[in-house]
Amino acid sequence: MTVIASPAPVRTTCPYCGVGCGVIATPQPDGTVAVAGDPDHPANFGRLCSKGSALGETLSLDGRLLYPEIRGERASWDEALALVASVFKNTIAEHGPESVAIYGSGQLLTEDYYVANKLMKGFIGSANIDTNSRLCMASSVAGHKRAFGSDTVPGNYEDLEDADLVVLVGSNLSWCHPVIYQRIAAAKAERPNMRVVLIDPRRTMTADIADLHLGVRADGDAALFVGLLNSLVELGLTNPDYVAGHTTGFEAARLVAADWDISRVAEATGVAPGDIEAFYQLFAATPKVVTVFSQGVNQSASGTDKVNAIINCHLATGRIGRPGMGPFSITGQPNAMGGREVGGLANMLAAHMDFDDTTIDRVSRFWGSKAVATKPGLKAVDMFRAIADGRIKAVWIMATNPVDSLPEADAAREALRNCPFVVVSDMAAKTDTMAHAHVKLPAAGWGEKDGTVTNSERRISRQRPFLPLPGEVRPDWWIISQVAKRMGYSHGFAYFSPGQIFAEHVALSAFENEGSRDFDLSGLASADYATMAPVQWPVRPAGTKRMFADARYFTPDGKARFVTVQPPPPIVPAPGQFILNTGRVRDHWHTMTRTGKAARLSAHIAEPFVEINPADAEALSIRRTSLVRLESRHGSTLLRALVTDRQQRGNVFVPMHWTDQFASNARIDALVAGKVDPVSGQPALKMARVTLSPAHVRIYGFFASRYRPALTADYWAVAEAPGGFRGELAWFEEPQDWEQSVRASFGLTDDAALNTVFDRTSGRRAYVAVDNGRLAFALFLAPDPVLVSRQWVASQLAGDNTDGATLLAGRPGADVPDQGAIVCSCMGVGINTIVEAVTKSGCSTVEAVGTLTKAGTNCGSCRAEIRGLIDAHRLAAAE
Ligand SMILES: Nc1nc2c(c(=O)[nH]1)N[C@H]1C(S)=C(S)[C@@H](COP(=O)(O)OP(=O)(O)OC[C@H]3O[C@@H](n4cnc5c(=O)[nH]c(N)nc54)[C@H](O)[C@@H]3O)O[C@H]1N2
Ligand SMILES: Nc1nc2c(c(=O)[nH]1)N[C@H]1C(S)=C(S)[C@@H](COP(=O)(O)OP(=O)(O)OC[C@H]3O[C@@H](n4cnc5c(=O)[nH]c(N)nc54)[C@H](O)[C@@H]3O)O[C@H]1N2
Ligand code: SF4
Ligand SMILES: [Mo]
Repeated sequence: MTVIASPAPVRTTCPYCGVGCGVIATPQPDGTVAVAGDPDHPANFGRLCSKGSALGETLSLDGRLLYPEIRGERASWDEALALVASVFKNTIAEHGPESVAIYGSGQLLTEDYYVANKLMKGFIGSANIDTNSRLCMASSVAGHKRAFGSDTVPGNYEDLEDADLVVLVGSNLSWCHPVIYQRIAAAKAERPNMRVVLIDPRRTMTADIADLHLGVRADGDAALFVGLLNSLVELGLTNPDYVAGHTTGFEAARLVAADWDISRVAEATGVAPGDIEAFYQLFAATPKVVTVFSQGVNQSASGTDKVNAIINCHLATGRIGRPGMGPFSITGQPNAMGGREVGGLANMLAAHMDFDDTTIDRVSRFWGSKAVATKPGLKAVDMFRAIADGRIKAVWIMATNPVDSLPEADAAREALRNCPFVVVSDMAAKTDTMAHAHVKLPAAGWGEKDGTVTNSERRISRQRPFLPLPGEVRPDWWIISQVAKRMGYSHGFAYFSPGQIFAEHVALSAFENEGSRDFDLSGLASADYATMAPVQWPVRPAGTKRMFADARYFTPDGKARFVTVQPPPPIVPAPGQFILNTGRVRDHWHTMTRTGKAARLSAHIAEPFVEINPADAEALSIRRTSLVRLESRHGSTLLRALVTDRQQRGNVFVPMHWTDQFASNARIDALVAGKVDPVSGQPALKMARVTLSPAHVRIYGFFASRYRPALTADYWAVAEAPGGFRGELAWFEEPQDWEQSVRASFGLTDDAALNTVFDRTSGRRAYVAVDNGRLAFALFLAPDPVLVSRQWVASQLAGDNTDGATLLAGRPGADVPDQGAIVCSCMGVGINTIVEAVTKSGCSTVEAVGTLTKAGTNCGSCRAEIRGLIDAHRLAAAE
């Protein structure tokens, strides 16, 4: 199982989003890895986004867990595996199989996931294995199953390019699936008649390609799509032949929808009737329409209904299973789809089979186990409640960070703190979840691990290793199999390679299938795992581009189901409350264990924030860039105010990324209630209620430092910078002795030189220490949010500037340009440089800015932001 570092280019797949881009990784003689898009991979044809392009910068072993640990002490694999196996075994013997659980992740490879599911459902005999996909894809899965009888994504990426109308619902595609966004943008540039409609309470960067943006109220989607069904009926633009021949349930859905005329939809969604009508007419008049949906749909208490309200409109018009048409649930994680295939969700058994007598018997025979679980297990939110109340006494967490990503995250943390036995398998040594592990297991990460992932269009691609396993790191499949063997299940887990596991997964998918199940890989039975090319399932014998072309569904009668959807009443926060919307930023990935390591990626947004509409900010006396306290019944956070009219009133947005590793108090899920969709069990992560108040800060600070300081501030947020760290600080009370506190925080001895300025009138202070001809740290303090050129100060860490005067001023001298916050992370181009290209050099297109500054010319993820800057500054240019 030793993997040799390969000097030759290796074809693999990006470990971030569900686009599943092909990557060519080439280890370099100096130990770095060059990363490029694979021109032959059908997901990206050579493109990569900012996160994919920076993959090489996240591979250092800094912060990696390299050896197993038991209760904080290094242990051998033998000791660690034996302990996990014996505690699980004893707990099961004493309290039954329901007293243990596995909590997995869409970042496991299919082979890891298959083995984890087999251990829990096949041999331990409980279905208490659930995954972070419960927080992500569960409502789409449930919606697909209700409509199609199976969890099938009908279309593919080409359909998005072929469509004449792309409707994006609750998806910030430009930041979260940038390569798909670019493919749509390129198709639209080629066919200017193509239309894009964006449905999102926020005006995100994705609005850049939208012809129409419907700023719906939170959870307005069900009303919008039920109204669309009604409008299609009224316009006489349904497809009666399709409805009669291939579906059931239309009449009931139509009757409920009949109550939803445009004025009622306008009331429920907060969207102007004219815009709703424009959308309905466009949809009705455009046969080739794809509706893409993501977390604004799934992460809701009405998520499954939203999914079915969307699918209903495609079924009613017969726009499914044909080129350029269909509902398209876009997946989040690299292997969100693979997890669904193996049965990683607690309510699925395996290989797209539910729990019924036939499937339980079939899977028992296939696995050679009499212990196969007979009923669904606990879903993520309930699983952590069961840990909290002691029903679950031993839990194994793999490749996910629930202390940050689950709703009621403080309660999840408390549950782990009190759980008798917590095992965590992760790449990172320090995470907020790892802090509560009794046993820490070092897992192989991207570049080291070997297996398969499935992307949003059902395409299975290989992730291949190109680095040796560092320290005593092991792949997840190996760790799980070793524990299984030690639990006495040797015959089921005699695996020696991921290829062997994949072959078993293929065989199970085909076992007694004969076309009865959508998930069928029979055509891969004799595939060469080493060289396997990307392929879309089902594979029988060849891959399948598009499903339901024959309008045959996986229900008993072969017909699709309309689901009657009753839109929920609009969410009306109590006076003083705001709806808390949460999600992602362009250059960070979830809890930042990997993207947080790349200075280039942190340069885009280096601090957690809350987006607030200007009118709301004013009403609450919240000033721009000041600090804001957000509170709910479940917890509180302290965040930087980002006042912007992209945000609608009554609604605030906070990114989900910042953890206790990067900020003092920014774990946003601590505030989110564990309210779930009744069908899917997916939590409503985008609709919590919070209150806001300005924080009373005495002193704000900003620093850049070669070493990570030991901070005692009331507020801090730290990010990687080239050659060190940068960070934001705030104090509610002024320390008694600034200089001493600065020396202590930055590890400066009493006799080491410290340059200082203090301006008594403004109250501003600056401290600069130089060491060995280089900046060691610079710290700026002020009673108002600090005004220095952050990008410039941070960039001085890597240079040889020792000029106390400019350093203490916190900005370059008059003769040196200050490029401002980084917009284009690939080329390192800042906002001031771009604005100057617009205002001084007259650039009026993204291309012109690119030619002059190089911004936006590599991965293209920042092109929407550049266009925004052009729009905002064009007037100034014309003056
Ligand atoms: N850069 C980056 N990319 C990622 C990830 C990442 O961490 N960073 N994570 C990946 C993963 S796992 C996932 S699941 C995907 C998520 O991809 P997306 O779903 O596109 O991302 P989010 O930012 O979670 O949410 C999308 C949008 O839903 C909107 N929204 C909130 N409430 C509603 C509502 O009621 N109705 C509608 N229509 N919209 C609403 C939000 O304003 C937000 O803009 O991204 C993947 N890609
Ligand atoms: N409020 C709010 N909460 C959310 C969301 C939201 O939009 N809003 N989104 C939800 C969604 S869609 C998702 S997908 C989740 C994501 O949330 P998490 O899954 O908690 O976030 P990650 O940071 O991706 O955690 C992955 C962990 O696995 C580790 N890891 C990476 N590769 C491997 C591997 O090969 N093996 C092992 N063993 N470990 C590995 C990483 O170091 C990291 O610690 O968050 C959910 N929570
Ligand atoms: S779009 Fe970006 S993050 Fe997603 S798979 Fe492609 S390169 Fe990776
Ligand atoms: Mo996700």
